Amino acid sequence: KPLKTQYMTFQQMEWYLQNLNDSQHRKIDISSIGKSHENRDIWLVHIKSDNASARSVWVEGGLHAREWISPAVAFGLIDNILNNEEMTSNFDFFIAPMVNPDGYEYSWTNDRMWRKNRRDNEGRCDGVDLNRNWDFHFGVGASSYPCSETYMGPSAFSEPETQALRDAMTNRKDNLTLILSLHSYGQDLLYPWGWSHLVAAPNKEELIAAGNIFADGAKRDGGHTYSVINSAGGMYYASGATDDWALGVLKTKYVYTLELRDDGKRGFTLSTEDIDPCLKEVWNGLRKLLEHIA
Ligand code: 0X9
Ligand code: ZN
Repeated sequence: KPLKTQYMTFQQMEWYLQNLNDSQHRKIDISSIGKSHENRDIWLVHIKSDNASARSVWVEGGLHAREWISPAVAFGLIDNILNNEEMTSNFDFFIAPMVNPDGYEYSWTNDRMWRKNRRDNEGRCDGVDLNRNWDFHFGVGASSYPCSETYMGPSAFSEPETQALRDAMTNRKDNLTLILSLHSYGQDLLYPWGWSHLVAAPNKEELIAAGNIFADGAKRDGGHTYSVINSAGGMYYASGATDDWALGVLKTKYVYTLELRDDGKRGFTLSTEDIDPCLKEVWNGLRKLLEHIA
């Protein structure tokens, strides 16, 4: 069981998914929702509910390449949901554990601190920040310089990875009730908007209340403290992110970006020893949050 004690390469992730597909085919559907620039698949794992009126939870991991704890937790959640059947009595789960496979591979082979995807910008610098490329207040708080770590890309949805996610999410939007975007680091649960702190999300109060339920759950049994904060006010302005688009365009009720461990000691190069406890606190928080939503 390497899953909770080490980070997987993209190749290992594909082997893992293949194995899941073979052993759990009654409970799950695994499909490719599109291809990256370098032709890698973007996999979506659907863990099926048999309740016809179940609502859907969307979890995305690995948008930023160097944030390795994000896909590790996404894979752990898949495993936990499959081992706790009551989870699917009210919810369908759609988990895309590795949505930036090119960037992730590059962070293993070339540059551990790589963040963006691997678009060839036909200049000195490669890559688009996939969390600045979504078409909701596109370009307000993002860079138009290809060498920037937060380069938004030539146009909204210019990237195959964001297009694939947009389409897969749009197809399921009527049932979606919660969207969780897994990032690191900081131990914060961020709620929209991220493009401006002067405008409040329409359901801000409920996002905070539900967010605190998540944080209370996460802290149980020795879990770390997660702060529920506004993206733009508590962190920094950033537009064109997945979360703002999900709330603003899809109008999903509960939308968060979860900044996982740690609080800065190791940052992106988090020890493998943190994988299991981090998964545990996210799991405890998510269970409480879903009880509340149900
Ligand atoms: O800047 C980001 O994309 C996220 N932080 S990270 O350190 N993982 O890069 C935060 C995004 C928060 N959401 C919005 N600003 N909309
Ligand atoms: Zn990130």
